[in-house]
Amino acid sequence: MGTRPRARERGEAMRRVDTTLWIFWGALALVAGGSALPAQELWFAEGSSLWRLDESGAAAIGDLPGGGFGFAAIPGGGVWVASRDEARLRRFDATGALVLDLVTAAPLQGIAVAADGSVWAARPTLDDIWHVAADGADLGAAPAGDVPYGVAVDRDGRVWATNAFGNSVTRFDPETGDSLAIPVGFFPSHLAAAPDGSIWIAEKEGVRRLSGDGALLAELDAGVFPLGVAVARDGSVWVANQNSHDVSVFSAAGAPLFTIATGAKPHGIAGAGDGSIWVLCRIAGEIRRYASTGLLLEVLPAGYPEGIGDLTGLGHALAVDPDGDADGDGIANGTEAGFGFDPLDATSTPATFIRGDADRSGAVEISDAVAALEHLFGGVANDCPEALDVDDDGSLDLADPIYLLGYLYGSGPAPLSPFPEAGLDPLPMGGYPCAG
Ligand SMILES: [Ca+2]
Ligand SMILES: [Ca+2]
Ligand SMILES: [Ca+2]
Ligand SMILES: [Ca+2]
Repeated sequence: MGTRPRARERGEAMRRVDTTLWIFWGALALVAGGSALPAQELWFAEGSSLWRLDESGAAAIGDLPGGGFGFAAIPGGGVWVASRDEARLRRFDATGALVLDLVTAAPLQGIAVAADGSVWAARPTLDDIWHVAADGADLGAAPAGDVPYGVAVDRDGRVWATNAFGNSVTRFDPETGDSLAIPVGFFPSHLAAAPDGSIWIAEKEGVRRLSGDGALLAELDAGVFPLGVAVARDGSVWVANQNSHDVSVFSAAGAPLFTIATGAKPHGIAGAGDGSIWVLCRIAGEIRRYASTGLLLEVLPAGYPEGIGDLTGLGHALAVDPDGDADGDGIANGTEAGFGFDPLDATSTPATFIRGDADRSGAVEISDAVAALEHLFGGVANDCPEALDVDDDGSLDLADPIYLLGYLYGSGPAPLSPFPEAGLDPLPMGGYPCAG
């Protein structure tokens, strides 16, 4: 018998997690007396300046002669930027200081960082993808069809490039040198790799999802001229439609979810580590942040924000390097995203716990049943409500302390895993976050 919850139960559990997370973050913000924004960075270009948006706001922090087009944030700090008007590839550190300024053989379009820190860049006029080491060393190039625009690296280290004029994508394996051309729809522009290994492609007339093997999984309707593609922390896929001024949102499995209006000419789009999504609206001169539900969270003024690709590093953390630990908090990127925590922020991290140990003393005893009752009926805060859900049914109610008392004083079953040793929640989406 499987233990996987049915889809509806899982959906309800996720909504409960969302609600609990918002309550949690709200409480944290009140305690901290500060912003409700967890740590996050969004990189973009405005004119000939490099901008970074973080908890303290948006600021120009570097010069970007020729502007910026292709962006690839480096998890852990910094960003690569392909110039819009010059044949240049630049690398900046987390403070915005220029680290590398490479003159390239041809202008670049999309760029993407591989798990080893090297960069792949599309060169439309040379019909290839160029490979650059993290220190700027030239590692050569591979053919990529007819006018490559977008580049993505998947979880197996393979490099995908759209052939905008060839109506195909190229999948290149740097380890074997194998190259595969896969026919797609009209004018594929940009693309993104998903954590499940699938590839999402923006085409002039819609959106396409391919398996890692190149098989067609879905052809989907979107708005007018979809361009930017991003994966949110929950795995949903967000596509910016620059001519209908909206965003099409799809489930990780490829089902259409909803469409939301944005400011004029949405272009770059990126998931943030806290679960929200940023959209750069060029003509509107604004940057919008949406919750994963589609709720508009904030609108920030920006002159003409530009940049397409992984503007935050979340795409790299989840789809390219899920086993890595971008924020160094000891929990792998993919694991902590699955728990609903921020893989780019070390202060946001799921904790290990013993189920039933409501007061986190390290032992399960009568005081825990009391603490559970105080939380349920006395409104006493608890930083690990998952530990109180001793029957792990995704619900906190009187049945939990009764279950615990039954175990302590009767012949009732023991709390479910993790018990009696501390551990991570084995089914993170079926309950509550445990922090601290
Ligand atoms: Ca981590
Ligand atoms: Ca974290
Ligand atoms: Ca205890
Ligand atoms: Ca329960």
